[in-house]
Amino acid sequence: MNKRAEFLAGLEQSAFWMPFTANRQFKKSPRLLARAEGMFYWTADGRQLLDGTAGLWCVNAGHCRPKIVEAVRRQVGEMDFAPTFQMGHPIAFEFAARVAGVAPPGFSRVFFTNSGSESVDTALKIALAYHRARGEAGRYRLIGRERGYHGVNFGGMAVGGIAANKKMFGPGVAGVDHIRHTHDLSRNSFSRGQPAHGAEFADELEQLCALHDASSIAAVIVEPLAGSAGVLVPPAGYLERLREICTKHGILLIFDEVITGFGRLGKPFGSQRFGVMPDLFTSAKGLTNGTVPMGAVFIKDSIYEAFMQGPAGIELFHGYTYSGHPVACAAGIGTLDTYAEEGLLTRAASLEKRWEDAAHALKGTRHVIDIRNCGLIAGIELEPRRGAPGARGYEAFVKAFEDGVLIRVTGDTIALSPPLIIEKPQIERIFDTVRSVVAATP
Ligand code: PXG
Repeated sequence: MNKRAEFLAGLEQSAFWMPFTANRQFKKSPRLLARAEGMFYWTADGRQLLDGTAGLWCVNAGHCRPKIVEAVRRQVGEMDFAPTFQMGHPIAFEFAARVAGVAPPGFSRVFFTNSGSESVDTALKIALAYHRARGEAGRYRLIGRERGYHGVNFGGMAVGGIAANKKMFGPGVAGVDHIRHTHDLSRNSFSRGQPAHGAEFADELEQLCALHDASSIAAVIVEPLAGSAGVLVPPAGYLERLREICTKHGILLIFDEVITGFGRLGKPFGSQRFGVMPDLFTSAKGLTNGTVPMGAVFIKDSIYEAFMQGPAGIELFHGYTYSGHPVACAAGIGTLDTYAEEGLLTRAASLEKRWEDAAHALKGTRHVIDIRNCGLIAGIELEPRRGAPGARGYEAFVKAFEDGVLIRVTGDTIALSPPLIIEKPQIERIFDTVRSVVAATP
């Protein structure tokens, strides 16, 4: 047996417990990726795949970009690791300054983590600690939203609103509540960009303020545009209203920008796209173009300053061994250089119309019950097959993979989010493939 055949034969007994994967099913008929460049992956058996999902919403500059690869190579040979607890290395300070430089004005402080999940839990902890630092320890509640995805650690899971991600793990964090999601097919189906109806869904936050007493609420966390739960674009006026209610009651507003950050919506961050500023926001994924795991929380100056007023000593008892990891920082600097040179943090804006038209041209295709889009994101919702929700979406994904296009499905919603270097003909190719695989699905 050659090496590859041996590998495949051993896969069913493999030690790798794969994340968010039907392990038994996958290991019987695996899909293996071996190489990547630009807009493409190549499978282990040599087939080219057009990447319609930027990996997992992270490879915004495309794969294996030379500046990033070179920066990582150089750094790993020079200093592989160094602690950031009570000591430091220049590249972490350099990257913090660089990345704060692309954040909206007023967010000049950055806390480094290693993932989106860690960014979320870090942001929630900073929110709680901030109120305590100001003598408002009574603010302990955290409010999330139905269908929100904030990663898989305890805090993010608790404020998240995806039932399947919670049901195996018991009660989790106390003092959490949720407002309703913004999906409203009856009024908003086939909206282009922000849907017209649903600003009033934000008013549920007022109800929670009345129910729990606003002075017990520390923070509200939402994705500006909900990605994982099926591409839910915020209704016009919705985020503005959330902002207003939070400000009125002294509640911190956290945007989870793990997906919407770094150019996905045509501006560097979702807050800028929608014109609504949070108090803290999270990021990961596009921060390092997915090359080395890293996340970051961006903190409004006044929040950072509140921590710097206390007694001398450690201001925040929080951090990870790998916060500000030198190799991740190098990847981040290479990424920001690539984004800047190619204008990628705003490139989606120039492609958005073409993208939107191509997406909405699928209206009328069999099974398609909604199409949603914003920036370089599209969601195509399929009517679930009777008695088998998710089956149609999964079959479309498998068929598209066979036809040379990588798409992503959650349930019966196809989510598309290509690298921001995509060329126009590749846009057509993605949607043509989606049309044909969806139409062919029974
Ligand atoms: N917040 C948001 C908004 C996310 O989308 C996380 C936090 C967690 O990030 P980490 O790095 O801990 O995974 C995410 C992650 C999908 C999909 O298919 C989305 C994510 C991860 C995996 C799959 O939509 N988002």
